[in-house]
Amino acid sequence: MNSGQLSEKMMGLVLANGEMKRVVDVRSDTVTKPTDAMRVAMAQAQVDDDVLCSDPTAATLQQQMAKIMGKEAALFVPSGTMGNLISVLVHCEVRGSEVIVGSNSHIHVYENGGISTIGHVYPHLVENETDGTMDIKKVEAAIRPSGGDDMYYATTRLICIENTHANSGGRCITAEYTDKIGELAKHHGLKLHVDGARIFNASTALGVPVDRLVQAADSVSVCLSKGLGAPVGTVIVGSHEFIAKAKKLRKTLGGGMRQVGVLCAAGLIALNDMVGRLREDHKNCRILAESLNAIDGFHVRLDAVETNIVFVDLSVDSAFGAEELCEAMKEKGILFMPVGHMRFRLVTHHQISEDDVRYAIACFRDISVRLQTRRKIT
Ligand code: TLP
Repeated sequence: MNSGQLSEKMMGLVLANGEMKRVVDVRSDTVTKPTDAMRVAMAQAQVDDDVLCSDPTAATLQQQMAKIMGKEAALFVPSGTMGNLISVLVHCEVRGSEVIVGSNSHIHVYENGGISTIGHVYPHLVENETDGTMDIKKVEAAIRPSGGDDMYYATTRLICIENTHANSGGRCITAEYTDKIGELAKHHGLKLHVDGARIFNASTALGVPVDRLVQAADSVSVCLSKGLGAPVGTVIVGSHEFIAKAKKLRKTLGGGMRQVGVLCAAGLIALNDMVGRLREDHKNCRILAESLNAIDGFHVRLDAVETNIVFVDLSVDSAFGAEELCEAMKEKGILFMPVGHMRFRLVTHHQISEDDVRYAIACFRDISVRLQTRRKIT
């Protein structure tokens, strides 16, 4: 049994006769395995020591990403979490800094409080609206008065936004909104960081080039290992000065890697071959959203489904919760994430076909009826 089969066995996806169950894994777009082209590129990658700045494949990826994003320079880092952490820490290098960040943002909710625990940066939360934005007036009100002989406030140095906004259901943040936040930041002498883990999904859905979307940003963190399907990696972009500081911090955090071209080779395939097909994921996500919304007891805010993420709410009087549904669906090979007791999330990606989506919908219908009926009998 190889390691892939072993992990599938551990997840209960191998049948008693040793055959594999059909699996539709929509837990996240992070679950994707490298494509054949990525594996070939990884095997053939030209590599050297990247801490010594001599890995040619890392250099190519970084140059390409900087150009595509319209920024001066770029740096490959191991993960989106590290990309955000480094970016916040570079912008907030002076002790006593405060960052304005969304209450429902990935940086605040899912990154272990790293900006505070590691970076000593204080988060000033502004509520995320249902579309993933923060009310600009509330952002402005959150900026601390600085200068003079103030004795009380941490110094606001940075605003962070997220595009697409994952916890709002992968909603797109427009260039116009980002421009306004950028103007506000500039007016107050602050920097703007965009967590662009899924910025190419936003660009695809809005029909706006990525460099335009992040024009107002001082830094952006772009994930290669979400919808673009690379096995590992994020690239942060910004000015030469920002990237020079980021490189030093990456080393401090243990993210300086040696023959990293092996990973960057997959990243180049992600960047060059995978962006154009994101609209398929969005189309499949819409089919999923509309069909799940049509199932009794399932509710989807259809206007919130703009890219590859869909959140489903169960009726308050549902006979089953999200965890129970998730466990029952696992038996059918459908993997997704419960988010709280009555809510779950599905994410489409390049390993999910329209046929997979239709199969998953049929399973959801069967299982929800089975769980309802079982509850009535017992
Ligand atoms: N998001 C993951 C989980 O951590 C929730 C997912 O499955 O969606 N920014 C955003 C907007 C993200 O969604 C994620 C990952 C990250 C940053 C962090 O990326 P990694 O996992 O590479 O550290």
